[in-house]
Amino acid sequence: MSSRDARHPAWIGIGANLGDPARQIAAAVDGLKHLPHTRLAALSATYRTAPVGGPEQPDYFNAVARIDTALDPDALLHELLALERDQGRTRSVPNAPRTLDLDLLLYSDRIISQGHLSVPHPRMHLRRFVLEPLLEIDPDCIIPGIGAASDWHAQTLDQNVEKIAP
Ligand code: PH2
Ligand code: MG
Ligand code: MG
Repeated sequence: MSSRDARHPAWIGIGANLGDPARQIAAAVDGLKHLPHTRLAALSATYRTAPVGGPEQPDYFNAVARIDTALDPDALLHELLALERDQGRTRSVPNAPRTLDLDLLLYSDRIISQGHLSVPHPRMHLRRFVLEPLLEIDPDCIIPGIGAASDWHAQTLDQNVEKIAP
């Protein structure tokens, strides 16, 4: 394997609260499986979660996937945005309801801040809808520069999340 093919773990947050969220999450996972130079390594259950921020809107379905990928963070973000668009995502106000949201949460142990790309995702440690599925697949996860995901999770228990599907 040449260094160009080196694979890195990356964690993707998946969310949907318009249309048929369960179906859209399944389609998104299928999309992740088919990304170039990428393998799906782990997938959490799906959770029904109370919306955090934004206007009044339906509950979300959320999940987290871990992939192994040879795409660099920028190329990966580009692919995630393309999957969102393919599934009918439009953008209005921040935190507006959406058919599909794919967030690059973590990329290996890297800390990246360049324009549109912030890794770790800057709010992930405050959101139970991210931390709970993340800890399900990686209980010892450390968020680079932030700390143990499990410590932050303990502070989010006032946010409603419910596991709905394996
Ligand atoms: N995404 C947001 C804002 N609020 N709330 C829940 N429960 N789940 C989400 O995925 C979510 C949210 C912005 O991306
Ligand atoms: Mg998001
Ligand atoms: Mg997003």
